[in-house]
Amino acid sequence: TMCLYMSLSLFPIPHVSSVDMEPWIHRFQAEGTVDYSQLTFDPSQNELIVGEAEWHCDEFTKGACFSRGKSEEECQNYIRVLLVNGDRLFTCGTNAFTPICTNRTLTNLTEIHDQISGMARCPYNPLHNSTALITSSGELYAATAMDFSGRDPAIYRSLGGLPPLRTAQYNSKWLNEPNFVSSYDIGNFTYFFFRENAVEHDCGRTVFSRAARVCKNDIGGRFLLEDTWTTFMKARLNCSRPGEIPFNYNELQGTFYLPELELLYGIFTTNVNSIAASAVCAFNLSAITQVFSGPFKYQENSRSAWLPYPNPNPDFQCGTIDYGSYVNLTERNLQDAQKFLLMHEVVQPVQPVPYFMEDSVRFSHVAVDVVQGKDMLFHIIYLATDYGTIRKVLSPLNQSTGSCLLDEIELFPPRKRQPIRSLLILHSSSELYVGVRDQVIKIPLMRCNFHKTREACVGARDPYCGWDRVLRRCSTLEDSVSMSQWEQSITKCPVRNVTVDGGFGSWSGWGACSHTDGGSTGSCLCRTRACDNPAPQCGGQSCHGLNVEVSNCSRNGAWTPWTLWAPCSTSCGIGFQVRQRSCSNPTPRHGGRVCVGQNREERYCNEHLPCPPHVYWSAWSAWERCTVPCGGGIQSRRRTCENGNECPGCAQEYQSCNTVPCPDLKKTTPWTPWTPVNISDNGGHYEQRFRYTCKARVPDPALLEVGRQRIEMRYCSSDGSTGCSTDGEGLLRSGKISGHTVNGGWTSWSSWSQCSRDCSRGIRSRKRTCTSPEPRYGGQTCLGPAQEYQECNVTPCPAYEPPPPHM
Ligand SMILES: *[C@@H]1O[C@H](CO)[C@@H](O)[C@H](O)[C@H]1NC(C)=O
Ligand SMILES: *[C@@H]1O[C@H](CO)[C@@H](O)[C@H](O)[C@H]1NC(C)=O
Ligand SMILES: *[C@@H]1O[C@H](CO)[C@@H](O)[C@H](O)[C@H]1NC(C)=O
Ligand SMILES: *[C@@H]1O[C@H](CO)[C@@H](O)[C@H](O)[C@H]1NC(C)=O
Ligand SMILES: *[C@@H]1O[C@H](CO)[C@@H](O)[C@H](O)[C@H]1NC(C)=O
Ligand SMILES: *[C@@H]1O[C@H](CO)[C@@H](O)[C@H](O)[C@H]1NC(C)=O
Ligand SMILES: *[C@@H]1O[C@H](CO)[C@@H](O)[C@H](O)[C@H]1NC(C)=O
Ligand SMILES: *[C@@H]1O[C@H](CO)[C@@H](O)[C@H](O)[C@H]1NC(C)=O
Ligand SMILES: *[C@@H]1O[C@H](CO)[C@@H](O)[C@H](O)[C@H]1NC(C)=O
Ligand SMILES: *[C@@H]1O[C@H](CO)[C@@H](O)[C@H](O)[C@H]1NC(C)=O
Ligand SMILES: CC(=O)N[C@H]1CO[C@H](CO)[C@@H](O)[C@@H]1O
Repeated sequence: TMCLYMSLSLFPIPHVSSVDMEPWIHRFQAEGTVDYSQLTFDPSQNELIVGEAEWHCDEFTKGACFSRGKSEEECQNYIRVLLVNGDRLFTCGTNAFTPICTNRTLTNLTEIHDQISGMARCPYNPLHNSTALITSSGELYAATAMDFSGRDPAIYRSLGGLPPLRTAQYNSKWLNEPNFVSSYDIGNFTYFFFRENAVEHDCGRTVFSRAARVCKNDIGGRFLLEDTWTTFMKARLNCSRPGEIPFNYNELQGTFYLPELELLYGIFTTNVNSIAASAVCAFNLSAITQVFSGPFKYQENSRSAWLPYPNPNPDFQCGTIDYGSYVNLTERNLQDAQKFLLMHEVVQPVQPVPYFMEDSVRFSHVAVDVVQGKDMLFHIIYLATDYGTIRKVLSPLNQSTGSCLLDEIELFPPRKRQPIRSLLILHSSSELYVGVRDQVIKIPLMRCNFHKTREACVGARDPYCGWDRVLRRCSTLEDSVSMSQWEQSITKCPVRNVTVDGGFGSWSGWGACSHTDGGSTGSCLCRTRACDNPAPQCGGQSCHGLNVEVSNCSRNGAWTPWTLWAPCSTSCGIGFQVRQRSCSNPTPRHGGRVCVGQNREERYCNEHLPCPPHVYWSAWSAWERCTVPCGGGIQSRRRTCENGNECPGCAQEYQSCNTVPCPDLKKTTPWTPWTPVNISDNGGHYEQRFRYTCKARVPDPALLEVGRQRIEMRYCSSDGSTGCSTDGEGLLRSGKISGHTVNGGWTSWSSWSQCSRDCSRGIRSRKRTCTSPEPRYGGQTCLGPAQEYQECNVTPCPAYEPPPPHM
């Protein structure tokens, strides 16, 4: 596709110029604002009116306007009627809600001839939509609101030589809250185009577009319809998108009439309260006339239905005017004229499909240029949008083709847009004039030299332009020397130079495809998509992303590296160790080969590390005898280190034993031999002997303390005749005997025995005996223990792991 022909953005372009209006156009100044909302030109000269005048409202009028609650902005003089009538310019302004009209010299606008009331000629409120025209015979036809509040709309004829007439007042069947759009003087009739609330549509408030007409020679009725039109008729204009449920563009916004073709272009929109959409429809005047010859739509009373009613006068003519005497001017029964206003048929456009439709935009003004192309005449439709651009549209070539959007002319930079207030084509200079709030913009209709190449020129499909093969440039037909060297080909719409960023289409289905994997080929699933939805155009971005997706490829497996060797199974002596790997680098998938080889390897280890000899303890011996039979002794047992002497731990173990307290032991010594005591008594002497008794809870009688001394004494006569007789007690008591008692004394301690353990707390002992000296003759025995124990080798044994079983 070619990308050469764009919808031209004409701002800022040299073809658009804002014109200093001084020498160009009427300019009416209202308190510092310049009103360009009405552009007009002299039809006889086909020239835009030039001139300038200031036309303020006076302070008294403004004051009155303020006092009625209107704002400073509203209380200005807004020009609403601007009509050329011979050498006069007839103008009306709202004049602060006190409309007035003036008759001025066309060439000297400050020269005012007459000033008359603007009532019924000009709206009070500058926002009210109105239309007006002056016929060649000087009658002013105005369609406007007639009062301050705007509740009394009328189509009103005044001035000129005919009696003033109006539509019936406050009768919604005549006019129902109309917004007047345009008016034309066509043949014997004056036509009015407007939209109004549809009185015949009884479900909800709907606006319909209308064409209405009156006979220019209507002079009103007598007794009935006095001062009122007797020829007023109106019909609905239909501009809809066909379909099962047609989409209606109900609201007429602007018209353009081509008198030579008797063709009326109308722009229609949806209601302001619904989504924005606009359409262009063209109506043949003969279609309108035909509807006016057809049946009427009639409602007997306000409760009855609207029904078709045959036209009692289908060959209606406007009649002739004879000022001398009364004639039936209209050939219409006045009662019919009062009854029958609305036509039953709807005026259908030339084509059932609107010439041009666009959503999200409201067209406000239309102008049409008829252009001579190479092969035929073309209609170029200029459409003002509600956001201040102008669409240049080529009217459909024939019934079967649509219209083409040729250009969109941007008048303002995006943030400075303002509504367009008037649109005027001036054929004498081939210019389009656009009135906005504070300026008039002039745009040449033909901009052929914009296209620099033949391709661009022809491809623009612009009826104004063709490629001059001799001059080798894009030119208008007038600039070209002859039609034969002027190339133009308008068979279809231009390709707009709109950059289109590419977009991906949908994915294809998955299909098999192959790939190479390390030298060998494998299979995959693949799918593709193309950058064709849409394909990038005119330098638009191509698609970002993958256009092929590959999935589920077969993959051969491969080994991971070996792990490190695991520790040897032995710490000494021959063992083995292991290392491993897995087929997961990568894992085989989707039919790929598995890895070849072992995933585990073993080897011997510690071959040269012999184990030290194996030492071990013998079993424990039985416990030895307890050191004491009772009262807490110790006993030990032993073991021996086999196969060496490095066994860890102790070879001897102790435990306490015979801890039961000993029974009381009693011991009595045998009597000592008698020992003579040197007491002489009758030549005899005394002898003594001793025995000792002691008792204790000791295991060993040797430990017994010495008990009470017992002494016996006997008397032995000197001759030995009587032997020895015992009378010890008495002697002792007499104190005649004295013993040689010896107290016991300890030997010094023996040296400590060997410790019972080498570590982890053993016991050792030492001994002494009470033999130094031994107690004798009732001497005290030794006090304190004969054996002493002490802990030894309290440090814990070094940690020791038993050796593994021999392998
Ligand atoms: C079309 O658009 C591209 C990108 O916007 C632009 O570079 C090129 O000049 C345009 N071509 C024409 C004929 O306007
Ligand atoms: C225009 O008319 C005004 C008022 O009649 C007059 O003063 C002025 O001289 C006229 N200007 C020209 C250029 O004739
Ligand atoms: C305006 O001037 C024209 C030409 O002189 C005259 O026919 C017409 O009656 C005047 N209109 C008014 C409203 O005075
Ligand atoms: C006059 O017509 C314009 C354009 O359709 C519209 O926006 C405006 O509301 C109308 N004025 C009144 C008073 O209805
Ligand atoms: C308008 O209607 C007349 C009569 O039907 C026809 O001859 C003429 O071609 C039509 N014009 C257009 C522009 O369709
Ligand atoms: C205007 O009306 C007269 C008289 O009725 C008639 O002869 C004439 O043809 C009409 N003109 C047009 C254009 O219809
Ligand atoms: C004029 O109209 C009246 C009433 O409708 C009728 O009686 C009379 O015949 C008509 N005159 C002509 C010349 O048609
Ligand atoms: C209006 O025109 C559309 C499209 O041509 C058509 O479908 C519809 O019936 C027409 N409506 C009326 C009321 O004639
Ligand atoms: C409409 O115009 C196109 C292009 O010029 C042409 O191909 C087609 O035959 C025309 N159709 C009719 C019905 O005239
Ligand atoms: C890829 O393989 C997986 C598992 O086998 C399967 O679920 C998936 O559908 C496959 N993909 C395609 C595109 O066939
Ligand atoms: C041991 C002692 O004193 N013996 C004396 C006892 O008495 C006679 C005579 O009286 C002495 O001769 C002993 O010597």
